[in-house]
Amino acid sequence: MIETVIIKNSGHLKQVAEKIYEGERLTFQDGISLYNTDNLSLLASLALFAKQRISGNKVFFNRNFHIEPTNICVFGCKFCSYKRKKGDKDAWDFDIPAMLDICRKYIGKGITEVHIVGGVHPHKDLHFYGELIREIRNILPDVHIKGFTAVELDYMIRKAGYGIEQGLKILKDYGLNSIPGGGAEIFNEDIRRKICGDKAPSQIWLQIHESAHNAGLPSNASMLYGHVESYEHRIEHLDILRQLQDKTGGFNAFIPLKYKNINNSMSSIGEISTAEVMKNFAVCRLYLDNIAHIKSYWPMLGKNTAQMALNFGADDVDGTIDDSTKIYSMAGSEETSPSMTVPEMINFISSAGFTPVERDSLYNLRF
Ligand code: V47
Ligand code: SF4
Repeated sequence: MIETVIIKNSGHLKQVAEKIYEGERLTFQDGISLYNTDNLSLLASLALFAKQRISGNKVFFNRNFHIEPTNICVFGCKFCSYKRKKGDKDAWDFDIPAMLDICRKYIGKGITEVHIVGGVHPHKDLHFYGELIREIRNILPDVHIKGFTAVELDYMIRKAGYGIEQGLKILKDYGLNSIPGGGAEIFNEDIRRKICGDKAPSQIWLQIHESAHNAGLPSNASMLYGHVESYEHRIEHLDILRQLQDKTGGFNAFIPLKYKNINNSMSSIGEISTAEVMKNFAVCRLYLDNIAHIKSYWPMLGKNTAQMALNFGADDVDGTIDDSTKIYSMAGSEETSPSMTVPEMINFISSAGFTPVERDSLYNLRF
């Protein structure tokens, strides 16, 4: 086998590769060995093997748009290029009618998902966002509403005076369908303190996702990497997610979010290389053996890098977006107005050598 040739003489890595071919779970040390190799062709071949076992040659996409209600935020994450203070010239703070006007543009356009993520506004509570959800449902009755990072949820639920479980149930009753993966950053508390010390601790993020899964709200998970963390911190993060997934099974997809360094207070830290991004995709695919889908998020990575990641274990590219998100263009993404039509999406995936498959938000095939 070609893999045997590539990994001969590489000690522990050979055992790790054998475990992967046997479908055995990797240990912490196995994960570190994978991060420590620069043999990208081996990582690609292992990650592709693991990806194909789950989703064959398929790569998934959906038809979606985002609503970013506000970029005003009570927190001050050092990596954030997006947050503004009330009154800043490039701050925005949409009321419900303005957000419903955005939704009306999509009536009859075949959109299946709206993704809602923004800043943590000091004055808006669960009922504000609940009303938004209810009104969106009136305009786009069949759309899947995926909304609010655990950090936003924690704040809006507490502001309305509820506990986590009760708050999530109320949001579900308003019509929320699932929760996106943001706000996880890095679970290691020392690193978290350095990059986003004032926001919800890891335990809260995990508690919200666990409670959401128990309440029948699936979610995604993410990891913000490529800043001041080590490989050990990344494996620790993946390990915590893997344990929670063993318990609940509620994560649909994992999104590795590469730190983008433009216009934020950690800008002096350079961005990691594309080779490191590929390595990270491969290790995440291999370590997270119980999360089905790994997302290559093209508005952040740029189209070329996002395509490349499909050869390193990713099997999802998110959606059509329609120029509705600013988080990554404000942080320096080359995709300054991210938008793809369905034919472009299909070509984007097939030209990388994979079979494009349109999915809904729960990974049911659409056609
Ligand atoms: O929580 C912010 C990250 C997240 C930067 O669930 C940054 O399908 C890199 O939730 N460099 C929000 N990352 C985005 C998010 C998301 C994105 C795509 C798909 C899904 C999904 C969810 O963006 C934040 C934070 O972790 N982020 N600033 C930055 N400079
Ligand atoms: Fe606020 Fe989110 Fe930016 Fe942190 S990443 S400052 S929580 S908008």
